Amino acid sequence: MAEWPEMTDRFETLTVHAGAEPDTHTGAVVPAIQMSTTFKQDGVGGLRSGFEYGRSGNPTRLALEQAIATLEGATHGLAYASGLAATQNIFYLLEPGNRLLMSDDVYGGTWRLADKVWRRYGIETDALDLRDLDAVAAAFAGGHPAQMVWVETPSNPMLKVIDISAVARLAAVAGAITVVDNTFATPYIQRPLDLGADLVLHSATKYLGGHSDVIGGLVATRSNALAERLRFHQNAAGAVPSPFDCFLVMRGMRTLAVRMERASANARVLALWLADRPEVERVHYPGLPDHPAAGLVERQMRVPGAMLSFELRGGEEQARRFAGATRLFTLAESLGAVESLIELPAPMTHASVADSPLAVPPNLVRLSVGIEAVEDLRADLEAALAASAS
Ligand code: P1T
Repeated sequence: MAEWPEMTDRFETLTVHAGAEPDTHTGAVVPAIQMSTTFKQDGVGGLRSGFEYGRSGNPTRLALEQAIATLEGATHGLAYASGLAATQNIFYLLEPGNRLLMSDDVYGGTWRLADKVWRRYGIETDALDLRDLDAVAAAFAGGHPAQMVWVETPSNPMLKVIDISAVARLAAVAGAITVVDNTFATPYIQRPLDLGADLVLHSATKYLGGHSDVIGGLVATRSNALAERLRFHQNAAGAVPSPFDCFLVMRGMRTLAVRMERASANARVLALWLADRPEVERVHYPGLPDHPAAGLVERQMRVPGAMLSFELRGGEEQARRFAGATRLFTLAESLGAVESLIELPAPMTHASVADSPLAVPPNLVRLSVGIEAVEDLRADLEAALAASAS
């Protein structure tokens, strides 16, 4: 990977400038979308710019890879065609007979890939409550110790918060790799590599892209050895993003700090309001004083984020009526964009984990809170609660 200048500025400044050095030839302040699939060689194997073939590397993709490395405090960044393509690439680090420990609350597709695909190739995945550090220590110490631990924090959709430093310390002692899916938090809120994780992963489809208009995945690391193996598989397996998709993710990343600040402030207001409503049984939000990990949230996260979920007393039927009754919150899968979204995890994003240890309550509603005026969002939820009451 090419060298790039060390960035010492504050995070908000980095989000605007990372990966976006003005072009030395044209002065363009926005990285060009380089569509060429191949690059002229000066004699066989003589690469002018380090680029050879578009699957192996592309200038627009490199700018994005540099940008995520900068924001995560890494030395290597890798871009993929989706969050799950990035997840798949990390799983390639495992060997048949290895064991993977996974949070017992993760995106349904992550569990499906491990449990339904990789299990067939001899990788055993166990779901574990990674908040229980004694259980984590035991899983690394037993007769069949794990080689990798998969931390998703805050988790999708129950907003569990896991102590990254503590898990990474236990994994390091056992020689295991700690992976943190940082999709819900983003590097604006927490930087897992600073806390001892080996790899950080993103569905760039979410907050990094930020506008519901691009599917992408990213990985960042400080380990030369892991980066080398990941880059080999990135090219060998080929699930790379298009240059245009890389451009869109970078365009979104420029405003990450302001979007996260605003969306998180909105979510806090809505979580507090929902927690007081008689129709609501329980709210899951890391910013509530009664969140089970409130102290850890203070230490580990800059702000509590913009994802929340809650359980309705009226059960699954009320949850379905409620999700169909909002006006501003659009009923749709995905999260992390400027517009607010609502979904029911059990029949939607987590349908693939029904009948597994990761099954979620049927009356659970998940909100991805956007950057609209919070008074309008609250009024929308209030009207939907009234409409769903009967
Ligand atoms: O959709 P894709 O870009 O492949 O990313 C997968 C993924 C990985 N990690 C987390 C924490 C995720 O939430 C996701 C995708 N999640 C949804 C589509 C969703 O609505 O929860």
